[in-house]
Amino acid sequence: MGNEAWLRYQEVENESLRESYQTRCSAIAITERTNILCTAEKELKEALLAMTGHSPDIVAIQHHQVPRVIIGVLGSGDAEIDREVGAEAELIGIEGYVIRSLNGRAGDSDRILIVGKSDRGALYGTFHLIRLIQMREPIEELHIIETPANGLRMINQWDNMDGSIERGYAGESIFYRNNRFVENFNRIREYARLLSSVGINAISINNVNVHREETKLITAEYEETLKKVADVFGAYGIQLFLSINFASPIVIGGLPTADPLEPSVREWWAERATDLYLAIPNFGGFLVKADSEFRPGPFTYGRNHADGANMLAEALAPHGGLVIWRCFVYNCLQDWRDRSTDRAKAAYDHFMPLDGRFADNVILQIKNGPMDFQVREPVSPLFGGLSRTNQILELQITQEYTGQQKHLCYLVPQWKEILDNDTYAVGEGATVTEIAKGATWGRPYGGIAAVSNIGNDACWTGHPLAQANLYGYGRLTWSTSLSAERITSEWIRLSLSCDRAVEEVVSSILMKSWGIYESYTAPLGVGWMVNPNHHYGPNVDGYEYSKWGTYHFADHRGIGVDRTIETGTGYTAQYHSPLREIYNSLESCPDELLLFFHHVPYTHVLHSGKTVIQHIYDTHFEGAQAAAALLDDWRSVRGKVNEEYFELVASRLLEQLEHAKEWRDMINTYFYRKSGIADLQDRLIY
Ligand code: GCV
Repeated sequence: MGNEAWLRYQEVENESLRESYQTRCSAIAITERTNILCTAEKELKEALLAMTGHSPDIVAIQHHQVPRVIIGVLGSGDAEIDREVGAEAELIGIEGYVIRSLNGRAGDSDRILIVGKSDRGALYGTFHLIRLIQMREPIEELHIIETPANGLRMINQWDNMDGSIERGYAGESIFYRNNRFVENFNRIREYARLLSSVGINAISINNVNVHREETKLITAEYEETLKKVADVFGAYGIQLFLSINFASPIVIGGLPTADPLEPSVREWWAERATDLYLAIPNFGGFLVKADSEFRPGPFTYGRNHADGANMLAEALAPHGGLVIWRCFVYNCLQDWRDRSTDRAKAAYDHFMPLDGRFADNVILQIKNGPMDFQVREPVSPLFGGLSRTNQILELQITQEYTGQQKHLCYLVPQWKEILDNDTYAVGEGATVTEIAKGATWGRPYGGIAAVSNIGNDACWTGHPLAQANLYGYGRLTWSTSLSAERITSEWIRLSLSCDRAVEEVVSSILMKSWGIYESYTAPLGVGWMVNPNHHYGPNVDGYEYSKWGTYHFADHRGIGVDRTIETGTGYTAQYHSPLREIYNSLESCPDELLLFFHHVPYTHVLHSGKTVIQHIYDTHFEGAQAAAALLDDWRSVRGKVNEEYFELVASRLLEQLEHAKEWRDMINTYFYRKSGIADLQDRLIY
């Protein structure tokens, strides 16, 4: 139940449709027997068997008698394929594909061509055809040209080798248990299928916080197993990356230092890289969290992030490897009384001076917002700031601050907003989408990475509807122009049902869930009103006097962080005009980010016409009510979806609605007591 996720192959109910799929796909031919094309052949064969009840024949490419699906790579020797795809080959990148129906042409039987410039492209095209059949779409007149928007489409696992997952809400790791790799790779293979089917092409398989055992992943001890894991992902076109410990030369190398400018340290990394690539020729490279939240890094040696990243880049470059260096760097030993230090400013302050000083195979990975995956943040000003450095966007699929997969919070609408954000770096049009993919500055590398939300839970994600976030991430990363509605509709039809009524209800539930979650949690972009450490549940002052730089500064007069140029931390100056002025001015700052940028009295009137305090009361009462309505809506699909699945979702929605009430009451009570201002509607506030 839910374990197949969106690769759920139900038999086609409509007989004539089933027959038409079966006839048109009665055989499969691949142009070469590469691992990836064999995967495509196997995937399509299994999907067709399950959905049509008929197993297609596997035939040679020259076989002309039967209608067939031909999966292949351009230029692999089949003149017909090259001719048919013709000029369209120009329209696809190395991972794109063309799908064409050729109906009884040139005396041959009907064919569906799925052609890429690489076998990966052909595999993605095969999953596209499977999706069409799952959604009961016609396949007679196919003419599809697809190419991914982003070069790097990555998943970051925050899995630890003891089996736990940092910020994981769906069980234990599918990779590790008791400080070893699991023995049975079936679940890993199933995961690779899911990821590949939505176009993911890279994965880092261990937490960016690299502990003692994980530090050893780059040593000979793990080579053999890593190779097996790399092969599982490789068959699905996914490259393997490892998170590394910057202090490895000391921890496992026996060196007295990890100074990136020290020749013996550079040699040590070069040797590690050479060995790794000998074992795993298609290894992707390293993901690095350095000088961040107590992780070691180049600062210890008086060096900067470019020194650190470039040292690793030098080691990986001869093998074509990449260094993905995270920009989540800030002072996590702050004093709340110090109003001049602003965590939001930190990443920009650290990395902007280094723009242009990173090696060609270094990519900076930047979290979407300047703080940390809150339900609402402005976009990081590093997007639009950096212009001479490869950069990718980091999103969080796992719902650390957005309800931990107990609450429903569908994040695709949030990600759309982030991607559509114009940074005004080159006048209009330098959106986060364009910058992240590398287009604005003509960078060789670009893309998106995101922290996964899966574990060994039977339905992968704890909350079954949270699967939509993983699916949506992949689809959006492949095609940033897809609408949230379209992605949602696809996910529902693939994973739940093609029934129109189910689609309508579930789509509306998903599409409003982010707004609902936002409305009953921290107001107006201020963030952080969660319990410390585990980050679940309301605690208005939980992070207020802590060392982490996460404050709302609420007192009896007002609330919010003054980040203006004139009287605040000056953070708004990190944006280009007109964003800088828009955020800096109380008049033009959008309501939803008001408290992120300004400290205002509770009586301040928003653009909506409400005071801040009344907005807090209203959104919290309405939000809790809307959370309750989600369950009512869901109940209307009972009998139309799998009963066990129905019950599991219902139980999560029930938990959410109870917890939303707690949020409502904690927040409203806090602000009523602080401000002494009554609710205009005189509702119950404790
Ligand atoms: C992996 C936040 C999370 C940490 C996470 C960190 C990061 O601080 O709470 O669990 O560590 O971000 O992104 O490195």
